[in-house]
Amino acid sequence: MRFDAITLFPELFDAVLDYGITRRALDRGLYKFKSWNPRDFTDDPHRTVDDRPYGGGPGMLMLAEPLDRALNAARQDLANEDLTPWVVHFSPRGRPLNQRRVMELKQKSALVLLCGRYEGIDERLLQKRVDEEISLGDFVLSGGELPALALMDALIRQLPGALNDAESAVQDSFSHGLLDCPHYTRPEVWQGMDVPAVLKSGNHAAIAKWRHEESVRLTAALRPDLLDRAQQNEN
Ligand code: 9WO
Repeated sequence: MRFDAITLFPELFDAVLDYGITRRALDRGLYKFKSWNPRDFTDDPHRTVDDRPYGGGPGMLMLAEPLDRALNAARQDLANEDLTPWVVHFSPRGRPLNQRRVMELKQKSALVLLCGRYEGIDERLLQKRVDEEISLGDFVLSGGELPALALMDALIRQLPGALNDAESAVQDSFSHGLLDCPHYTRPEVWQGMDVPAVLKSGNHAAIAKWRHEESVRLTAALRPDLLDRAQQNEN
């Protein structure tokens, strides 16, 4: 899979991709990443990427032209490898991201991640160049880079070979549409609190049953909306 980020702060991506599962997947050649800085696609001496909003108001907006040129450069680079990207912009007005959408987006061979800064992007650029807007939730950030990295992380861990066997087994929990069960490690008693006895029983059938029941109990208590959907999936 190929990821290209349009971003004023390319170093933010290194901060995540250099570590852990995402780093190992990159080393294994499971994905490629390139960043494109709109500032490199300006032609004025100040390398201007923002301007004031028509109609007034506080803050600055990202200019359409440097973003358009950066997108063209990414698209051309991808065309050289016979790839046509799906262009995603991150905004609270977008489609809420969930694991089902992650599994669908995994089928795309190339994603371009358009990361806004300041108060946002000239609407005409979004209208002309964006295929899909994605939201991680109803809150405001300082830029689209963290949502872009969250999506990348969710996708990369799904790529075949990204996880080792132990990590893959844990994966199954969310795919059933339930919350994960509680987990315990040593010591057996910590600050007067015990580990549930069944987990120390060695009875694997009883442990599996307990874990499933705890998943259902937690989901019903904390996220009943998920339980409704999980039941729909079973029928
Ligand atoms: C911010 C915003 C707030 C209310 C309604 C629509 C909105 N769009 C944006 C927006 O596109 N902001 C740009 C990206 C520029 C400013 C920082 N950005 C941003 C993205 N803030 N918050 C997000 C975001 C993205 C995905 N999920 C949650 C928040």
